[in-house]
Amino acid sequence: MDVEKLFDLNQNVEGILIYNGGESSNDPSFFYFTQLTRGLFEGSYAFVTRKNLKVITSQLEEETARSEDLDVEVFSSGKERDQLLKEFTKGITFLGINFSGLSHTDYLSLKDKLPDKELVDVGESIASLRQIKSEREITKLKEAARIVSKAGEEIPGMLKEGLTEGELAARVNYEMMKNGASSPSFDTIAAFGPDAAEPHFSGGNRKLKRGDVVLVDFGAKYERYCSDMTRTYFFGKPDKEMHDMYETVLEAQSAGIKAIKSGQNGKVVDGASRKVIDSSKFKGKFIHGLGHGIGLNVHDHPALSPLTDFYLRENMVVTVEPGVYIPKKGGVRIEDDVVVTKNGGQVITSAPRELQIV
Ligand SMILES: [Mn+2]
Repeated sequence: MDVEKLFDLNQNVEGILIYNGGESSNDPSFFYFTQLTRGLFEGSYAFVTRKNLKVITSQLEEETARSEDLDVEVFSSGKERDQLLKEFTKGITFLGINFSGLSHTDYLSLKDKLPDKELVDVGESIASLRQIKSEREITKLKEAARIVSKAGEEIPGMLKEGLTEGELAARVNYEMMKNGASSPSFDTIAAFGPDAAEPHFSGGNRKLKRGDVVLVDFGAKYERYCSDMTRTYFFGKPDKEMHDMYETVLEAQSAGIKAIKSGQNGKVVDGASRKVIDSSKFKGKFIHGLGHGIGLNVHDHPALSPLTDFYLRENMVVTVEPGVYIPKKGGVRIEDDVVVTKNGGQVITSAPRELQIV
């Protein structure tokens, strides 16, 4: 993590204060700077300068904070907290804040606590810093990818006539947590038959029956870092259209992965994949972007889309997930996580990709 660069990009900013609010306004950037792997840290602050990082937290989190090699300041009342904030930011006029990470109410309250500061939005600089992963972050992302892949390998064995979508999602979540995930990184999508035609299907209780396509989109969180993978299976032999759909999506995915390298425009990667689908009988049925960045958020940053000029750089981690959807019939999506390297991409999710009939 290049904190120096953050200050170089915001020359007048002398310190950055990141507030991690409650359940509804958590700021993952708090965990980006602190790399704290456990704990909630509600109502806590990270104070970042060129040379230092301080965690300002309540007694509730003291144990957890002190378990890592960090400079920790603990308050036992709101008054003490406000005192600490004043003390650490003393002499600073321009204080960097992540506007997109705190609620408007929290912003107003911060202004009230520190009336002599100019609060400057450094959110975009933090976001661009977060796009390039450090070695430590890549290790965590690879572990999250290993866990999701392990669970993926178990899915064919779970498919039984009468199993509901909800049951399958629960079993996938169980496998991920059994293998070391702290939680799923988002609500697992399990969609059978026509439900697979909805890219973001949720909350289904359809029962699995012979001839159904099974689409599962799931991710694991490991030390707060997310993986995101989709696999599509056939419960019984698919008809020709579904079979061709699968082979087309798989080919499109390979073309996308092949086009990844540092310096490449994400639009070009999307195009390489989209071309495969649009030159087949499934033309126009790939209705979303090819992929997004992953990290502390499952949708960490834009990456691969026909609408965005976004240049890939070494150590970004992105998903590649083409899909084809036919309303009322079904859909196929195949998604993997890829680390951008100098000359290509390293796929870090490993569950089998080839067509599987259960
Ligand atoms: Mn995804």
